[in-house]
Amino acid sequence: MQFIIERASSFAADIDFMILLIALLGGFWFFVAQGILWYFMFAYRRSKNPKAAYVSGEKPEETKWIHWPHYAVIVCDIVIIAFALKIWFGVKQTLPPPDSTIRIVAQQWAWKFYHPGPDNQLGTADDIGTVDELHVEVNKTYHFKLESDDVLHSFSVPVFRLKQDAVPGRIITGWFKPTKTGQFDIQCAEMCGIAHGAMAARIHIESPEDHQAWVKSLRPDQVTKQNQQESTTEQNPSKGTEAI
Ligand SMILES: [Cu+2]
Repeated sequence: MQFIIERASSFAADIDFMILLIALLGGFWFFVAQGILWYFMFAYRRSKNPKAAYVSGEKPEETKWIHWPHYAVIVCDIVIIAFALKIWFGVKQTLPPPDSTIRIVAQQWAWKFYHPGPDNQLGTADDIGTVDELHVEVNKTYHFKLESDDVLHSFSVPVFRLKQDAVPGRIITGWFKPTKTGQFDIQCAEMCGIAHGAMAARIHIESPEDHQAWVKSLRPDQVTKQNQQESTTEQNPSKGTEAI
């Protein structure tokens, strides 16, 4: 089935399933209720029933028409809640171990992204900072540390089915795992001021080779240093200890 917005994260299908389930169960009862309403409007129209019947709604054969649909709706609610809890737990309560961590800072009106750089450690000298451009590798699990410099914003990646508020004074940790290469939209989903609508960015989901090439193009010196360090450590594992 072709969706209007494609899916590019490990949990996108779960979120779509949840939306579809709610639409189908809610839609079913909506059409049943509307159908009955329109049937009654025509069946008991004034020309056929000039004198209105007095129905107190207290006899069991009358109250059952309230009770049984009510129970059926509650059963649907329980089905929705059960799936919602399972999916919410998997997406928001669980934090799978990361392959890499990025820092995202929202401000009026741009997104600042901090990538860990060649050493894959955030907060070190080789970090790569960008504005309105996030680069990630496909099929890798990312943690993000989301912050805001000023007001409430919301980090939204429609192809991931991900949306997370950025709250000033807090660092909010979340995760995602891209499953498809390409360039997709990032938007701010929280009214944050006059240029809120212009707060758009792009996520570049790259193959490992393309991602490495991007890192190398911005940090050529560190990439070489990192590779040298790795090869020396492999040749002489005790070297690291000696240095300490
Ligand atoms: Cu914003």
